[in-house]
Amino acid sequence: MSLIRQFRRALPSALVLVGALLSAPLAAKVAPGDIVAPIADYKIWVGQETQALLAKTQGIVAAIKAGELDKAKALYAPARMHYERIEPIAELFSDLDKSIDVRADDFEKKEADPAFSGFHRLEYGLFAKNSTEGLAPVADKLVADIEALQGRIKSLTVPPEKVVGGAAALIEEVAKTKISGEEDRYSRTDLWDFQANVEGARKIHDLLRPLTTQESPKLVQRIDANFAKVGKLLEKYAAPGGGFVSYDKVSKKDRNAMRGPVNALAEDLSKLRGTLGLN
Ligand SMILES: [Cu+2]
Repeated sequence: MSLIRQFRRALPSALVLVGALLSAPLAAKVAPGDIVAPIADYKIWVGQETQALLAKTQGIVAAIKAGELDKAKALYAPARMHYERIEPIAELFSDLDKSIDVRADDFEKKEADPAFSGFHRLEYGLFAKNSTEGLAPVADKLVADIEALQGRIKSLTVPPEKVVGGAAALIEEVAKTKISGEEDRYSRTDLWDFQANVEGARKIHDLLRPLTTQESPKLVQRIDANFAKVGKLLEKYAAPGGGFVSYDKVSKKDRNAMRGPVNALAEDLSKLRGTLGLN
């Protein structure tokens, strides 16, 4: 075969190849393997948060056992933040989530129910009954549950779609139920929880940022802007000594004003899964 003819024969397939290259998107697609590293980093971070949660909760236990009411109260919200940060993946350990963070509403006898346990049981004793009395066993059980959580996390399979979906679901939950003030009803430390929930979702967005940027730089910009907006809202209520003012000091109108920006953030976060091809 002559060289010319050989060339003519090869030409159509070469054209098909060039055509395929031209029609491919300019940005590289996120390959399933690309998500492994950020998820591994996320798991390490969750481990660190759980470690801090354990240490600070042990501090509450010590204060309760020493009868130091004010100290135990002061440690409540900062300790909880470490738990609220990892809440995007709480459904992966739902049994422990229930004993650590359940609310009185889930029990037939509400606060009087002997099965009522965890942070909110401590909160009820410390802030509503204004006493450390009878709380030592509750506090010990909470520490045991956190230790169990720590062990669980080491071997936990963390599916990327659960992490990414969990960030959006948590922020949606803040807008839907937490803004009403149902979570920390005895201590009124709700804003600490909001801040921690936002930080927990933000961590996930930040770890995935390089991948999301490949797919949709605009979505990254929008999520960043939403986080900044919500952060500014929370900043308004920062307490001079660190932490936040009591949620009692946030008017109903101001609470409702938070809903819009928080919802907008949840909505954009909910687009991450599809954008990253995680179904
Ligand atoms: Cu919670």
